[in-house]
Amino acid sequence: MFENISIEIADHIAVLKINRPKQLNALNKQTIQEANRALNEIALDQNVGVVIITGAEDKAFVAGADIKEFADFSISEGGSLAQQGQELLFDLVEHFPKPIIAAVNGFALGGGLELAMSAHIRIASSNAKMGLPEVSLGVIPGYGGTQRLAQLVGKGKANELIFTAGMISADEAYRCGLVNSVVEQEELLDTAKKMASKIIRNSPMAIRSAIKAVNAGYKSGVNGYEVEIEEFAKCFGTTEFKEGTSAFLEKRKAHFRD
Ligand code: DAK
Repeated sequence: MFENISIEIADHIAVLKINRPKQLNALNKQTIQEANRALNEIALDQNVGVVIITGAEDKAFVAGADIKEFADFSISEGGSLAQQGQELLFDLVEHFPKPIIAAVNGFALGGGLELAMSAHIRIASSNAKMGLPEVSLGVIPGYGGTQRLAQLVGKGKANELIFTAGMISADEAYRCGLVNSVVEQEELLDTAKKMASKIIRNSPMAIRSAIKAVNAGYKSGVNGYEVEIEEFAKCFGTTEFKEGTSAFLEKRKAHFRD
């Protein structure tokens, strides 16, 4: 069904793998479209509570946008594709109603790091290398990188990484807040799955509201505190709130899924 990605679903966790290892999993248009289609299906799948995005094989998460594909774009093609790509994948990931964990298993460069930064949580393998090398190619990050990197690591460090086009190690990425944790490569997927299984025990509706509220704080013109109040209030009308509070009072575990 998909050529450039694969999906495996087990125990309420979907693992979406970018699967172009010969090109170090570089993102071309088709891969972005396939990932968009898969995520839209997963969004509707009640059986899935968390998504893990990773790269095929052990060398790269995603080594950027496919340079061969965008090498001869015009100004208008660049502009429209940046917008389309942002909507199709990067914004979809950031605002996805279920948590998305990026398991960064090697090079995460340019569009690859931008994809990881769109995810709600990042875990890196110790061999991972990250950077936004776009200015070395004569462009700037076009899939939200200038915004999300500064949000995650602060403006000064983001400027340094973007202007130098350099790569940083997983440990440095951890020190500057770009990734949540670093583990050995063999443990990466299991670590992401362990985190996912903790998340899955909790109320999907409350998590969805939390994603909206946290994201609201980073949207210009939106008052994150107001969105938090709205989402907080909505929780009181959910069956999951009733289940969560009843379970506590009855001294049993809450059951939010079948
Ligand atoms: N695109 C296409 N192919 C790539 C690729 C990429 N980003 N990265 C690697 N490959 C391919 C290589 O060409 C090579 O293919 P063959 O030559 O064997 O056919 C194969 O993957 C293995 O790569 P290497 O032989 O280079 O492997 P090394 O271990 O020597 O080096 C490396 C690994 C990750 C350091 C190196 O491959 C590298 O520097 N890759 C490029 C990294 C990079 O600059 N990435 C692009 C960043 S710019 C846009 C919006 C956003 C963007 C663009 C447009 N619009 C909406 C228009 C974003 C741009 C970027 O992401």
